[in-house]
Order: sequence, then C-alpha cells, then structure tokens
Amino acid sequence: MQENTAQKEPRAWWKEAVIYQIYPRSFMDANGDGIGDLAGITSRLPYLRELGVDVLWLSPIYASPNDDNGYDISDYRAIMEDFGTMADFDALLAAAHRMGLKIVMDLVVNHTSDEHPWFIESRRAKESPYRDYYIWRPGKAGKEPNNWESCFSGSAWQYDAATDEYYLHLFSKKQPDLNWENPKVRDEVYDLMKFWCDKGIDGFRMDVISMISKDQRFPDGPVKPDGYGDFSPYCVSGPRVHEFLQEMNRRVLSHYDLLTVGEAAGVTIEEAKKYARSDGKELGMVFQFEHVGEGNGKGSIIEKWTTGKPEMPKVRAILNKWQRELAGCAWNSLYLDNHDQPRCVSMFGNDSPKWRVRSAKMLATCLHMQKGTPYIYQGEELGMTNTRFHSLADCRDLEEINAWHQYVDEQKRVSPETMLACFNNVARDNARTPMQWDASENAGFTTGTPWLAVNPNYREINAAAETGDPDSVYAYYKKLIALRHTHEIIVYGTFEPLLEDDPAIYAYARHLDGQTLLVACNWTDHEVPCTLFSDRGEGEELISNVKTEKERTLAPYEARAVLYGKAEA
Ligand code: TEU
Ligand code: CA
Repeated sequence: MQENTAQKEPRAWWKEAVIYQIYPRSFMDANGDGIGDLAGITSRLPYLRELGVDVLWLSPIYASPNDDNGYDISDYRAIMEDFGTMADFDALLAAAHRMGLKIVMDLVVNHTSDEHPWFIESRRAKESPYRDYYIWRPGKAGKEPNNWESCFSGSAWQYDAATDEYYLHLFSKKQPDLNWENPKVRDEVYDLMKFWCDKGIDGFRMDVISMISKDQRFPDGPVKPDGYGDFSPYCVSGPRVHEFLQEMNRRVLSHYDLLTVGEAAGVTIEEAKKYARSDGKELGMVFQFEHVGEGNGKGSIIEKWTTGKPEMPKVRAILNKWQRELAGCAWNSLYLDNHDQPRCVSMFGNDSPKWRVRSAKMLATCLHMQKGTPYIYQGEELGMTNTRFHSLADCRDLEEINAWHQYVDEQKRVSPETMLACFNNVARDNARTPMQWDASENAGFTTGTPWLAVNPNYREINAAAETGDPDSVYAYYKKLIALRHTHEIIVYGTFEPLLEDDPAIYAYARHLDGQTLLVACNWTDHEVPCTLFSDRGEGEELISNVKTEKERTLAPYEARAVLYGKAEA
C-alpha cells in the first residue's frame, strides 16, 4: 500500500463541507396545503443543525407554473407562491446563517418557463427585441428543424403558429432553451445571480450547465432506439461552454466566496477537469452521472427505463476512475441520489426490512470516506426507500407521464406492467415522496393532503424514531459527518483504490501526513473473507456498522473505517 505525497491540496470551505439537498415541495409543509414551503424549512433548521450538515442546497424556489416542479422559472427574482414570499426567504436565510448553516440556490438558466416575460415577448413577433433570447428555427409544421429528442420525450422542437417557426426545448415544451450566444441573455443571467449573491446566499448549484452552449449548425443527432436523434454530441459541453463559464466567473463568481457545483449530465473526465479546474477560473465542482447511469450495470429497456440494479464492480470502477483522474487537478462531488434519482438504499443497497439499515450505513460509509464534497439528499439520512406506484395515476412527474404516453400508449414498445416496474425502480417520484418526520398522519409532513402520497413505510422509517436511536441510520450519518469535520485525512487525504477485482468488497485507502485510513465495504448480503485490517495490525476504528467484527471476514453489508499511524506534525 503506497504512501503518495501528492502536492498539498488547496484548502477551501466547500471542500470541507457536507451538503444537504432540500426538495422544498416535499420537505415540510407549514400551512397545511399539502405542499412543502419555506416556513416549513425554517421550522426544521434545528434538525439539520443537529444532524451536523454545513450547507443547504435548495432545489428551485422561484416563481414557476411548476410544469417541472420549479425547474421552469417565470420570474428569477420572486419566490414561488406555493413556497411563500421573499420575506419568508429572507427569514430562512437569516435563521440559517444564525445557526451556522449556509444556503446554496439552484440556478436554472439553460432554459426558462414559457410563461417568463422574456419568452412571452420572444414568441410575440420575429422582430421582437427578445426574439434572440431563445433558439428559433424555421421549419414546416410536422417537419422539425432536426431529429433531436427532448429529455422528456417527443421532439425537442415546438412549432409556434404565431410566427410559423419552431423553438428549441431540450426539456419540456414549457421549458424553452435560452440562447446563450446572445450577450444580452448572459448579462441578464449575471445580473440575477448578483441579485441573489447580494442577498447573502452562499453558492449555486447550476442546472444542466453543461448544455448551455449548442453547436450552431443544429445537425441531426445519431438515431436512438426510440427513433429520435440524440442531441448530446451537439449540446453537451458545447463549443463555447467554457468561454461562457469563465465569463460568468469573471463577472460574478470571483466577486463572492461561493460554493459552485455544475450539474453536468454527459460530462467526461477531460471536460470535468475544465469545468472544475483547480485554478478556480470556472466552477468548484461538477455532478457527473456515470455511476448512476445505465453503464453501472442497471442496463436499459428503453432510455433510462430499466428494472435492473447496479453491479458493485461497475460502480466501483467508475467512482475509482473519477477519484484517480481528477486527483490534483479538479475536485469531486460525492452523491448516490438526488431529486432525479431513485432512493440509494433501494437502488444500490438492499431495502428489505432485514438489511435496509445496515446497507444504508454501508453505502454512506463507502461514499463519505472518498475524496470530494459529499451530498446528502433529504431522507437519505433516515434510510428512506423507494415507494410503490400501482398505476400511472400515482405519478406526478412529467418525465414519467410523458414516457408512459410515448413508450406504452403511442409506440407500444413497453407493456404497462413493465413500465410500472421501471417506475418502481428508477422513477424520479421515488425521491419526491414527502419527508418522513414522525409516525403521525402523513408522516408529520402536512396537516393537509400531500401533493404526492407519503411512502406507507413512514411509521417505521421517520426522523422522530431515529433521532432518539443511537443505532439508527440518522445516528450513523451524524457520526460520519462529525468524522469529516474532525479528520482532515477524510477531506484532503489522497485516494488509493484497493481490491479492485474483489466481487463483493469495495475497499480503498486514504493517505495524509503519514497516516492511513483503510475503508472496506461489503456490498453483498453474505459474509466474505477480508484480511485487509488483520494484515494491517493495530489501528483506531473510526466507524463501523456492525458491532461484533470478525478479524478475517466482513459480515453482510459490513463497512469499517480504521485509522493507522500518527499524524506527522
Ligand atoms: O436534470 C437534468 C438531468 O440530467 C435530468 O433530466 C436527468 O437526466 C433525468 O432527470 C434523469 O432522470 C436537471 C434537474 O435536476 C431536473 O430536475 C430537471 O428536470 C432538469 O434539469 C430540467 O431543468
Ligand atoms: Ca405549504
């Protein structure tokens, strides 16, 4: 096991932080209308401080007609009516800062809502001064400008009779893409960012930021199994994306001390080294999607839809590649789920009553001991699981509803049973069921009727039960977060992959100032041989999810982290 003394990693507060993602619609409802809101978040700040997280990332809270639950913004300087008022936001920000919690906003500027005044003006007339704020192209009705498919099914082009042209929407047709080629658009974006920075926020999570620059030839894309064209070769990490982000950095980011993370679907290692370059000229880090994509072993029936599960060796190979390749030149983000992914214990772990708690702790250990900034998605710290959809009527997310209509109704390429099974495995609504606060009605989330049904297992899985239980998933996350705050090796230690051929164990070492932290996690439900710790001799066990360890084996879903050596002064 080698000790590599990589050059000193530049220090930064956001590298040492643990981030907690809040999906406001499903976090806490303070006024009984069944929809989470800002006052609800404020009321739960003591819970978050107690958990020990440092930063709260709020999914979008801006004015929105909610075609895509806030990721379709109609006014960037106003709060969504469902969530409250700007005064509620100011109160939340002030209370969070008083408790030492930072607030990161979701910046959604690849597209706006079609109800944003800019778009209403843009579609009014070809001569409109706002026409070039969006991407319009000529085309005959039924003959789109090219074959690109939207991420939410169907063509990525919407015909607009008013001016007999098509506009581009890589997501829903109520999310027209902004034209970043237009310097006025970029000015608008930098001004609204300054508006929030001057209010005192602490950072931005940037939505699909890897898609803001498009190849201006707009050529057809490679044809996918569902017959549409793939826009990725012409929209992901496009020709001017780094020029735009360096300009954003010069004009806004460099004037504040912010956490910045770019959601970069489809980003490669080489591109990530530019987005998150360590000289700070663009962003602090990116979210890459390889380890949650079909290449992780879960496969695909059509597009993202699958009933398959990831295979640890494939997940390990992907994460180790990102650890290895970004070392010394860019900083990693660490996550297993968010508001677009199924619950991690259901997807990567084992959510059966027998193994849910232990496998949730194992996954948390495996992720949080790696090098990078960890993100916890609301409820992950409780070991919340996927829910059960019995029919399309149980779903709310347009991605699911549109996919059903395209693949079940129109193309008849997937049976209703199979599509429902795919939904129960990977649908986004699994992540969006209300937060489970206690065992009272609707899990203490609301006194009204929740906008999306609460997961029926809330009586067993809820914060009230876990905050009082030292063996709970909550208590384990709290300990993991505390360890990151007290052990620099977990933050800045170099990463050394181990046992990369082992079919069951994901193991690695971290090294810093003469100390070594050894981490080994059994991703299977059976006992496996492991001599990593016994070979290494006496060490200080920092954390383990199994009380009675055996020297030379790891129990089902067992995870251990042991520190060796004394830190050199
Ligand atoms: O997601 C972009 C993105 O990558 C997702 O569409 C993802 O591919 C898909 O949802 C996986 O199922 C961002 C936001 O996180 C998402 O909630 C929005 O719907 C989307 O952008 C459009 O703003
Ligand atoms: Ca509410």
